[in-house]
Amino acid sequence: MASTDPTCLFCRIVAREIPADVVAESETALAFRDLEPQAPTHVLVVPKVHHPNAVATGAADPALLAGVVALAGEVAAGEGVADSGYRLVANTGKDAQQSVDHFHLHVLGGRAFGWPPG
Ligand code: DGP
Repeated sequence: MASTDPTCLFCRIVAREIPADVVAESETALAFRDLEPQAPTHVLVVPKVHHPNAVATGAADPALLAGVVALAGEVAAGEGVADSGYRLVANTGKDAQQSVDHFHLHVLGGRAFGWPPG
């Protein structure tokens, strides 16, 4: 069952208990600037309820996952990076260095990126 976790950093940002630079919002998702930006545009898009990662979100509620992706697209357009290109990243688990256990999509843009990622 979808819920919030009072010990989760991003649940607390969604609840406005911890301040964040919010750039966009929908009924089900929130977008705010990353505290440690890795590109001129670096925004995190999260579901308003707690799921640990993208796959768990999609398994529990496909429309919610779609809503997070849709808001990421709106952020990219609003930041002016939609035409030049941008990266959507969902770090998942230890080897990917996921550090916050609440699904978040990184929207990175405003510069060219290398591949493969480090
Ligand atoms: P990840 O490594 O994929 O779990 O990314 C977590 C991101 O969250 C990381 O880029 C830094 C960011 N972050 C950590 N704490 C805060 C915070 O308190 N506020 C904001 N806005 N971002 C945070």
